[in-house]
Formats: sequence, C-alpha cells, structure tokens
Amino acid sequence: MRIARLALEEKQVNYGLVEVDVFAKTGVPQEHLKRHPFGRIPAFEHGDFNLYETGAIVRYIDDAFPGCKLQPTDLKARAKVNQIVGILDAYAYQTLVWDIYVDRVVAARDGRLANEQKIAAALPRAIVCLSELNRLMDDQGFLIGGSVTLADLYAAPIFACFMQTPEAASQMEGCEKLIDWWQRFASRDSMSRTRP
Ligand SMILES: N[C@@H](CCC(=O)N[C@@H](CS)C(=O)NCC(=O)O)C(=O)O
Repeated sequence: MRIARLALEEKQVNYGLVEVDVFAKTGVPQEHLKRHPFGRIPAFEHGDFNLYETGAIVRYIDDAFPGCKLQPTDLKARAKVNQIVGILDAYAYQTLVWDIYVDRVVAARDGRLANEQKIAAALPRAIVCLSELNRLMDDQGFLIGGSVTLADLYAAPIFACFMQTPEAASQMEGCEKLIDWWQRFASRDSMSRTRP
C-alpha cells in the first residue's frame, strides 16, 4: 500500500486514505472485499473508477495526473525500471520483508521467538536480491536515472523494513551504491509523509 501512496506523494496528488486492517481477527471487512475481492491492500478509487493491484494503480496514477513522470520514456531505462520492479515483487519482498524482517523485528515486538531456520534459509536469497539491485542500478541519484521512478517506489518500503534488521549490515556489505541510495531516499518528504 505504501507504494501507491508514495506515487501519489511524489506526484503531489491530493488524496484521502481509508485505513483497512486486512489482518483483523474477524477477517477482512466486508466493505473492503467489495473493493478488493482478494482481500488485499491497496485498492484505489478515482471518481467512479476503481482499481486494485499495485502495478495497475501506480501506472494509472502516473498517466492520469500531472507532475514528475515515474516511468522513463527512454526504452532501455524503462525496461530496467520494469526489471527492478519485477525482482522486488517476485523475490525481494518475500525474502527481505516476510522471511527476515517479520521473523526478526515483528516477532520480537510481538514477544514471539524468531524462526531462525527460516531467516537462515532466506539469507542466501537476500544476497542475490541485494547484489542484483546494486548491480542493476545506474547510480545517477536514483535506482534508475536522475529522477524518482517506480523502481524507487517499489524498493523503498521494502528497505524501510529490511534496514531495521540486524542482518542488514552484513547482507549489504559490498552494496555501497544501494546503501547510498537508501540513505538519500529515506529522507524524502514522501517517505516521512507515508511512514506507517
Ligand atoms: N498483487 C497485489 C499484492 C497485494 C498484497 O499482497 N498486499 C499485502 C500488503 S502489502 C496484503 O494485503 N496482505 C494481506 C494478506 O496477505 O492477507 C498487489 O500488487 O497489489
């Protein structure tokens, strides 16, 4: 959900936020299932136009509203952005957030024991994710190019979680470009305005 909010913030679109607890013990609220039959977040409304699925939402926001363009027009830069978004969605989100952050940071916060086996199994996958992001980024200030793109917006919420884990320091060794990117991106207004 933070990705969609980041897109709105970066494009300086006014929006309203309806908070939904999809993990509620009583189940996903019925009114939310009308917006998102799979019971996930985010869902998005613009007038009488409704959408769910982050990829569809952020591309619609980019095309429908004025402001900075979140998808490069250059063919190869656009392909790289889409590649990084694919890596984050398919591999990094599960590994860095669910397998490491949730089992290390959220478990401790909830007074649960971490599943050390799950974390240990995730570490080699984490290294591939991090080293590939570090290799693919072109270091012009953002992950791809000299202005914010969907690649940054997909990566930032993942790093906001993962960088809280004690594992991050050793896993990020050798990923200097990525570390510098995170230090810059974490201080953007859009990040503080969407802090969970
Ligand atoms: N393919 C969906 C995935 C959305 C998704 O999994 N959202 C998570 C929160 S980031 C969620 O709603 N999880 C609730 C659940 O797994 O029950 C998208 O890209 O929007």
